[in-house]
Amino acid sequence: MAKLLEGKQAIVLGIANKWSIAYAIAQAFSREGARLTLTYLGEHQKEAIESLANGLSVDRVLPCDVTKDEDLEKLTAGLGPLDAVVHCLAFANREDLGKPFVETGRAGFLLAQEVSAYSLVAVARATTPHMRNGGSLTTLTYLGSVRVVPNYNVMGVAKASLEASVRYLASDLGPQKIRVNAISAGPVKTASARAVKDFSTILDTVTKRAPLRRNCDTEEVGDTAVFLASHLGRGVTGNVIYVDSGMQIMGL
Ligand code: NAD
Ligand code: IMJ
Repeated sequence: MAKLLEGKQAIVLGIANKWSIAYAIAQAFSREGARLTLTYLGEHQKEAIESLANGLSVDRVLPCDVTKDEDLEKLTAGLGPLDAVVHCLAFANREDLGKPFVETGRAGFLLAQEVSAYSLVAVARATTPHMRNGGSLTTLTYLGSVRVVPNYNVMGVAKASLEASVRYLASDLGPQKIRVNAISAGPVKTASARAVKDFSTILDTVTKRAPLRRNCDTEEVGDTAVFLASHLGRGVTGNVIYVDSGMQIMGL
């Protein structure tokens, strides 16, 4: 079968290690023939990301802190036409994920919004001018945006803002044939989830209640990201696609 992303240039933001959802997405994009730019946050992650990039169709590995405009400007420096961007990152203060939401302070609220939601808008502004033949921008979200999930708190509010940003960006960029979507993944044991209290119980609940009676894996998230970036996804924009074994349809 022909590769779905042959000849396409993509940027994947948010790989921290081999468990990262962004790494599974980069692997799926690479398998489907895309050329990749990967970004990492801290200088201490540089070597790990470079070694993960080995074996994938990666042309460039760049530092990018999404709170820094100068890093965002460098994302596309020297790059030719761009086809796809995957935004796969989030951050909130650890304390804000444990205490009651009502106790969230202004600074923690704004930090979660800046890194986890506004960054999609900033990334869109920095990259979409390079999508000259149309393109696709995909982000990662979680059910805690639309339902109350214990401890998700300030991140749930940030994800609600992220999902609304997807819709407004899709409306703005649609005339340029740029599609904007989110994938709402079920719980996955990554570095961002490991710290969560009772995460194993959450994973167990999914195996008991979700229609598919199992947890989702990062490979299926990667495959959905491929679909969205490919010609197959050409009619899909402004959407949140759940890749969660069907968990979000359940009332109890
Ligand atoms: P991860 O820890 O591997 O990835 C999070 C990434 O965010 C890291 O690479 C980190 O460096 C990056 N990041 C944080 N602050 C940043 C900044 N200022 N600038 C640039 N990058 C920054 O965890 P993950 O679970 O793969 O998370 C990826 C995305 O998937 C996140 O948006 C997360 O909310 C979402 N998600 C995760 C799950 C889950 O259960 N793990 C479920 C649904 C959605
Ligand atoms: C995170 C917190 C609470 C409950 C949670 C999660 N559930 C899931 C997650 C049920 C699935 C993981 N997730 C979807 C995230 O978006 C995580 C974001 C996150 C995680 C951390 C941990 C370490 C830290 N800051 C973080 N910021 C964002 O210091």
